[in-house]
Amino acid sequence: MKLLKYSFFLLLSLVITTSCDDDDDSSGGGSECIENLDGNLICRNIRDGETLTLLEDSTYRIEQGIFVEEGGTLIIQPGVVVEAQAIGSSPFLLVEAGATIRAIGTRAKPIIFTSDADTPRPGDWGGIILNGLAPVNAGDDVVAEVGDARYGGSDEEDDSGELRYVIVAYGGDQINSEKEHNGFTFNGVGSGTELAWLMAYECSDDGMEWFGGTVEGSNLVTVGSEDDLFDWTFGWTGSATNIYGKQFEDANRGGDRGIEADNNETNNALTPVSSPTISNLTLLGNGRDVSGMKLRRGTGFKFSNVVIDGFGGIGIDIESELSLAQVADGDATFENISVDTDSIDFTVNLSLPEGTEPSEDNLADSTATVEAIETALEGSEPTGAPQDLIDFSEEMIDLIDAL
Ligand SMILES: [Ca+2]
Ligand SMILES: [Ca+2]
Ligand SMILES: [Ca+2]
Repeated sequence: MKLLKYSFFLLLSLVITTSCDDDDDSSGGGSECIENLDGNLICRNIRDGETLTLLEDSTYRIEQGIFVEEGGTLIIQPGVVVEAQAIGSSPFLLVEAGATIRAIGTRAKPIIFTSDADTPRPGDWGGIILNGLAPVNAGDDVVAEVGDARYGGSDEEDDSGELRYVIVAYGGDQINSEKEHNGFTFNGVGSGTELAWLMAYECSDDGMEWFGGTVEGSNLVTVGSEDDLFDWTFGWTGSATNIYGKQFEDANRGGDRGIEADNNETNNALTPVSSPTISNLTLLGNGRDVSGMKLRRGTGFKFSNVVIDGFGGIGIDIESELSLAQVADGDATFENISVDTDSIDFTVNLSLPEGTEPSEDNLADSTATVEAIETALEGSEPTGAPQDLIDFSEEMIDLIDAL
């Protein structure tokens, strides 16, 4: 009796619907086909016109890269756990440009993507990659580091769906020296996409990385990452409100910058220029000799209410002529920031080619940047990330540990 119930449960818990009729369908209203029932293993892509729904409180398994293809939809209900086989970079979830994901958990029933290992470790699997059609300054048709999927375009309001209360644990494996997963990777994701209450936990590369795009997110957390807690490049112009990053407590476990921010490494001047608005941010280091924030290669930014604490290196390290010029022009801004570090609070570096003398404009921009950072630090009393977000991260760690 118990076995029967279990079988029935399996049938219910992985349902792919398509709009195309089967030959034997007599209802005329579209058919429903059920596929891939092998212990809840998701073993193929969600194709154009298909919707795959992962049902509430069920556990699924992935052993390979799963693509939500253009025109496909993946719905994930609250309390779903997706266990990835702990074999490194090959299992991941990638949402192609033009595809949709609706992963909407709750605080009591988040959606958790994790490793199937008995003793999980960072980099056990890949991560979640969203690709969209919003502007990217590396071109209109960029190839993602993972999955060779294309992203980038001209649709600022592009909509990839919604991620809410979604956790990625133990992901971020490196594929090769050029290609790395992160916990969450946002490639050219547009502002029609909703991101809220996301957490990257103990991932191998960055917790979250933005490659261009316009997406806005709120209540974003990274706890423990072997590279940066948060990272952006290629012209991200969206925002992050309420954002909390904490390195591994054990410094021997690694961790680079709290935030590593670029516009474009190849050409610092490419547009759209990275210029996200980051508000209510706390970055906590573990004493390693790394920067709280490294802002470089022409990136802009609008930082307000920021707490940087516990990093062994420079608090705010801003580098490159074009980043300094934006601060001097008032396009890149610092407001209400505190820095507590074992090293110096900040450095300002023009990063001119070797042998080049700075111009009067360069020197004026450097002076203006020093003044802007000093003003942001002086007399400031930032509160950083809300306590509720820190509480949320601890609740999620308890849930991950209990799996
Ligand atoms: Ca990365
Ligand atoms: Ca990085
Ligand atoms: Ca980077």
